[in-house]
Amino acid sequence: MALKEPELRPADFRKIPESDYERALHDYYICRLSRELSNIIRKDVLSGRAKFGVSDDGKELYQIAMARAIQNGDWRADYYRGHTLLLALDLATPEQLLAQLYSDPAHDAFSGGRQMGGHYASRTIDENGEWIDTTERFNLSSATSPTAGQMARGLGLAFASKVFRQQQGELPTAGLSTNGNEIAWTEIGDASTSEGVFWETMNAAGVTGVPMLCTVVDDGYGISVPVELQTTKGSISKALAGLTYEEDSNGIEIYAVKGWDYPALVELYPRVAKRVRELHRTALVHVSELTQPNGHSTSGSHERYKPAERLEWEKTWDCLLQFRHYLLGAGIADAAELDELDRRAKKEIAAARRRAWEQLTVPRQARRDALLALLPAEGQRSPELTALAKEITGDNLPVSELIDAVRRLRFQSGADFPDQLRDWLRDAQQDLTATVGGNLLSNTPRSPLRLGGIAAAYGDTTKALPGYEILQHYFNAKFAERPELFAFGEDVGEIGDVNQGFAGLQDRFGKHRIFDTGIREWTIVGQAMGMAMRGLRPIAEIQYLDYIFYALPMLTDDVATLRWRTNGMQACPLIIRTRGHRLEGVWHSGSYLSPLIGSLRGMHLCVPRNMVQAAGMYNTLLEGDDPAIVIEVLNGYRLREKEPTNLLEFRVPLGVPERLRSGTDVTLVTYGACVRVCLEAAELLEKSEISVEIIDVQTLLPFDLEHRIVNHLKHTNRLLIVDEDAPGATSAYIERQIIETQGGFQYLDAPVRTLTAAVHRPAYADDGNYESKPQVMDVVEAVVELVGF
Ligand SMILES: Cc1ncc(C[n+]2csc(CCOP(=O)(O)OP(=O)(O)O)c2C)c(N)n1
Repeated sequence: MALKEPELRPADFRKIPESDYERALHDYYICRLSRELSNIIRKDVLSGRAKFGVSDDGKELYQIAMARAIQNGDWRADYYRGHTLLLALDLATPEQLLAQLYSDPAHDAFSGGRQMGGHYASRTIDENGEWIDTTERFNLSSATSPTAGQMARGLGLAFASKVFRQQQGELPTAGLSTNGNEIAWTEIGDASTSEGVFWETMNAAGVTGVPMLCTVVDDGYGISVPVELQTTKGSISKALAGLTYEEDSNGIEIYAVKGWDYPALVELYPRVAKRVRELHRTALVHVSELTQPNGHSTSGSHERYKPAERLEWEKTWDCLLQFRHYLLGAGIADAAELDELDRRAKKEIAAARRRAWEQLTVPRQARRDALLALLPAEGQRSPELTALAKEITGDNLPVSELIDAVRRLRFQSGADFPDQLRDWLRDAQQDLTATVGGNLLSNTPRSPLRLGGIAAAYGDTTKALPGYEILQHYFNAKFAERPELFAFGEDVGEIGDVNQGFAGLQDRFGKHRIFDTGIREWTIVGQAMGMAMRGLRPIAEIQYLDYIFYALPMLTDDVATLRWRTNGMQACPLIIRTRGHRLEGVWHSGSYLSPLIGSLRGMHLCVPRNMVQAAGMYNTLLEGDDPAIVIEVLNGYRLREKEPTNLLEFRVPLGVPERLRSGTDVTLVTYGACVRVCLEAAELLEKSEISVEIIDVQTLLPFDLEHRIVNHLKHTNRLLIVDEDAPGATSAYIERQIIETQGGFQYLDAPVRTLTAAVHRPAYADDGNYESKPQVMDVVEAVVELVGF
């Protein structure tokens, strides 16, 4: 790449006031601390103490400037770097940062040992799931590794400020917002701005006008691929210029600054942040000419792909070297003072490293010793026990190695395996499972799984109404009851969604609560996530299930993992409302649930058979604190149903299937739109004296928590699973649940039968539909076959 000289030389740096000199020296110290930490991270990975390291070297200075502009109540949505800011704001100690690097569950304050280093988070909910006061601190929304994904979450965090400002006086805001003054600070590497979600977010930010301040951290490379191959014109600020705010238009503000220019950075960030905060207008700060003294991460060396000329340039324009030149050149400090700060930083990090290592390894040794103490004295050990003792002599063995050694011993010893080791193994395995796997879903008092069901009640004269009217009644009353509810998506505001569930509600509740968005599924979910992380209860619409795949990265990487990856410190109880099953055509059939089942553990997946069941599920979810998807049945909106008299209160419990018809010959398990197909088939079969039991699973995640289905199977001994996903997709998941998890294999008199959609995508119109999706006669014939087996 062509290297141009930086525009400013140290001598050209603008001056800072003398009253800021002390602060500048403190900034220098923090930068040195951060750099030493980066060096240690690299060293510890290369020496085998840690698995993978990515850090801040070459990117310290802009964070120091950001720290000056951040206020309590603000939020961060960043990527896998950024410890300098934490040190500058005193939000983490170097020990805590290293504890994450070492995967030390007891001391990693950000993810309980679950995330790689560089992925920070701060607590936003307490152990009971109640929001803590986020207005009194800077909040770190949990970072993720898929680059650019954080942008959509950042949009949502910023959007929440807009909502709080607009809804002042109408919303409970204590501890959640101070008049919507909070900025969402997003950070993204220059190469990652090539991702679609970056552009989607910036466009949405320009349209909606939200207080987001996005920093593009430009070091000229995305690992080995230079910016010229990433970004039009090789500059994100130039490429984005069309979004620039102009009088009488919406848009964003764009600023460019060099990453080594300390006075420019510390002047720019507070100025821009003030505008963003006051005007609720997004700004992008393009910080360029950054470097990578240690390369991109510990997985490779940048000498492999950067030309010698670039490597030389990076040495000179390392932001810390330039900062030092500046401090010297401006007469703020002399070399001896700065050397002393360098020495102090080195010492502080070395001491932190010792402590972080000790706090990890001392308990490890104690645990190893406790295990050894369970063995007979040395002379009395069997050869296997002697081998075990030898295997676990290392001082820094993770518990998994101890467990594995003991399991091997158990395998070899058979009946001779000592009881005390059996107990140790059980406890150690339980602990490890909880340490690594706990907090996937809420286990607070507000967990939706703890909420029992409340049956729907019906009056004597209840009239049947079209399903969409029941939803309208439902949302109308629920939105009146709960001011923190918001609904939005494509065509949700003005027309009240394409199937009219929200029809007329914008007029009643206003454009701030029921509103339209652009066609941008990823950021619709991001918007919901950020809102949900800040105490609001968004219902975000994905117009048709087929389009949820545009939002799947957001759901699988961010929403579904949030509680787990923060070990229960953060939550985002959003609801995705969508519609699927049973319409024709490739992209309006809404059939493919298995990608969701596989990728959205950490969410609930509800497949109500009709709109009353959907309302009952919304009731449960809105009482709870987990994120969920509700898939309404597309061809069910015009079907008539009776409206419960307790529409707002009745609850469909999650993970509880419902038997809709009892029968003795075959147990038929299904969900969603197929329920009606199966009920019709059962009527026909009854005429031939074949008795079919029909079970609606109701929720795919969780699945039949009490194992009810197997109890039904005990009486019929034949199982047919019907759905309209691809062969071997959701039906295979259901089969595994019933046969393997619930032990259903022992009650079968015939092989399990699955009846699914065709292997190709659903074709359009009558013949296409008939051939692609299971029909009544397909069910009838499958049951007849099964009964005759
Ligand atoms: C979606 C996604 N694709 C690929 C990767 C692998 N990856 C990790 S870092 C990286 C380069 C990112 O460069 P840039 O955005 O400039 O940030 P930098 O690391 O240079 O600060 C890549 C390709 C990833 N983490 N996420």
